[in-house]
Amino acid sequence: MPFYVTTPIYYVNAEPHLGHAYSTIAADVLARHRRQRGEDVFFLTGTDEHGEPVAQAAERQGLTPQQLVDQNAPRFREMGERIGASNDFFIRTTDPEHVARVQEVVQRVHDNGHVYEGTYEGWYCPRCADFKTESELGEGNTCAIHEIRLEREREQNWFFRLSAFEDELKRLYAERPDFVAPSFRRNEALSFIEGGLQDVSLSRAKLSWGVPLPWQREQVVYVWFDALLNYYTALSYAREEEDLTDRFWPASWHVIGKDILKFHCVYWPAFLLAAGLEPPERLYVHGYLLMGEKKMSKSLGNVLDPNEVVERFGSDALRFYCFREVSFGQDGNVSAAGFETRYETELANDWGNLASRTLAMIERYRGGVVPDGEVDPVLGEGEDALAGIDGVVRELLDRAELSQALEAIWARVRRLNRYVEETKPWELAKDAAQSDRLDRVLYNLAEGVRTLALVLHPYIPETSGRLLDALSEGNRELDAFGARAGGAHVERIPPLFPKLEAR
Ligand code: ME8
Repeated sequence: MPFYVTTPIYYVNAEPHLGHAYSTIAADVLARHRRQRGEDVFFLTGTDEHGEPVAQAAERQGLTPQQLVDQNAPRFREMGERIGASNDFFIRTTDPEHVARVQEVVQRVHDNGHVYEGTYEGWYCPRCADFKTESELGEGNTCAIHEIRLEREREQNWFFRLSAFEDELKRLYAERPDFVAPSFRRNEALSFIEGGLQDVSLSRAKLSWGVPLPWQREQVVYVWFDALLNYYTALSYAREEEDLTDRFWPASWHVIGKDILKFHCVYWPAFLLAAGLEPPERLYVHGYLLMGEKKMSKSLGNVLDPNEVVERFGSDALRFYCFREVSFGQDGNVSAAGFETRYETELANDWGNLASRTLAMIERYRGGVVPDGEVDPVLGEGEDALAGIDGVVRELLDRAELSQALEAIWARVRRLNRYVEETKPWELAKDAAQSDRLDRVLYNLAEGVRTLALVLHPYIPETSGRLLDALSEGNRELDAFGARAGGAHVERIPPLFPKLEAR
């Protein structure tokens, strides 16, 4: 089963921040989970390197645009590595292979009769790279997202006949009710389409930093079409020896933020249809991470640096926090204090302690060998039953419900902690007559921790990997989920999430 997941490609004229890390981690969790299911996964991320803000930033710094992007793109690549992203390729829209492929597709759209020459007049936000309609304007002709005054642009350029795709898009949305998730975002996209579509510029005449339009090389392809096409072009050159397009297109999931919904949920499927290509299977539109009411963004200057967070708390803590603190899909506040609280209460106490206690008790009471035992019926009952958690996680992650799946896992972490308190293995150990009971409790704890570490692996791969190694579980696949007999050797390891004061 092929599974192809993407993140937005990020603008390189700003520093990477937690908002970017968020989308990348979300897509990474999905990619890792599908690999655990034995699927054929391709995970793509990268950088969006053309457009006006890049050209302007380069000029301010006395660099050529190419020098600027060469200087900045590695920061995004490094951010990915630091947060544990397992992407299979990193695309840069200045890659010559991407440029050539964009020209091919744009030419096809032209040859299919969906392009014409016209005059654009209206408001343009260079930061969004978006031609704003009157209804999208903020007060005083400002960009509602970036809070900057907009320029009125007038230029002769080429248009894409978006309006001609209105009916086809409506049909697509009707036939595929889960094309866009969550459903309130689907409704937002659909009402945009139902409100009537206007044609959009396909090229820019005033800019030179971009992909030259094949039939009029003085103009460049409008940066959004250049950027969107990355999802398609990457497959053709990500592997030297193989064109992956047939294997992975259409994409299974595009993970994006709500700021770029219109481009992805409206322009993108229309443009693909115009080129005779299949639209993606699904799009997941997540909300904003906010710091005190405002969207975290470099231009607003209110960013939480993911590098600092990783340095202090570790990449797994950051990955975990993102989907616990804010319900995936919604907007939500993040803060340094919030990190610390989640870290202490959930990672260090709930999970780290459970793992350490389990390993320590097996070592102390059973010489480091998991005893033989049977599944304790109390752990198989109720809403937080341990048995079947893999099925629950699969079902939720099929819908990219990252927070709900993590909450389902956490309910089991809490259940196992209660089990320790209820059974009190340290007291059972004092009484030789309770030896079988102690075997059973330790077996259930070892099994519980092992299976939870497996379903947690996509979220917190580094510490889950260490824990699974300590439990002599070499497998990381969900096939390993089924019950394992006793007999495995376990070893104690340093705390997975050391207390903050001890770090
Ligand atoms: O829009 N909260 O790039 P970009 C959550 N190059 N997610 C956030 C966020 C926040 N505060 N800030 C950013 C672009 N993001 C285009 C995309 S794709 C073909 C081209 C995430 O650098 C979120 O995914 O402005 C958002 O959609 C994306 O970064 C925008 O990144």
